[in-house]
Amino acid sequence: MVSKNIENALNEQIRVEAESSQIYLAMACWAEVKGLEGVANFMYSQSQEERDHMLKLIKFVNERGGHAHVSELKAPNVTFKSFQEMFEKLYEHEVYVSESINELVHISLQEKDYATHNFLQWYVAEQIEEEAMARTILDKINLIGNDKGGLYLFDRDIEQLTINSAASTGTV
Ligand code: OFO
Repeated sequence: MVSKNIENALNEQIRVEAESSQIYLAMACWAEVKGLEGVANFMYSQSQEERDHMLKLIKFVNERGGHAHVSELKAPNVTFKSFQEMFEKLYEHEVYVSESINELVHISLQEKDYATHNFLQWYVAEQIEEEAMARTILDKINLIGNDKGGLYLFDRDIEQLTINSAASTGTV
């Protein structure tokens, strides 16, 4: 059974994951209309992953005797000055999500809710990976800058990253 406090904190995280999914969906759309198909596919798959993170939380809250809430979401940015800016936002957002997960872990320890604490370890590990991936991509795009040829190759590379990460999470 989750306490009211934990239930509210988990519901807040459900909202964060749902917003993450929308943020990456908007990035996918922008990349698609700009003609970078590899980047668009990467963002569509990130968006799907965030939705899965949200669903995992929803199931947990409901199974533990709470009530998962589906709430109103903040509208995401739909345009960007450059791909560099877009990937900066992606990295910043992942850092924000990690902080939010850390806060949840902290609350679960305060409440001595070890079941929730154990459940959250999956998110802690996931955030380490996602932050590292976002950082690697950002480093690459910073090197490329506005070079069209570099961007073309980057688009091809990121497509491969999407396929590999989908294979490792078992979604293909
Ligand atoms: Fe990448 O954010 Fe979910 O957990």
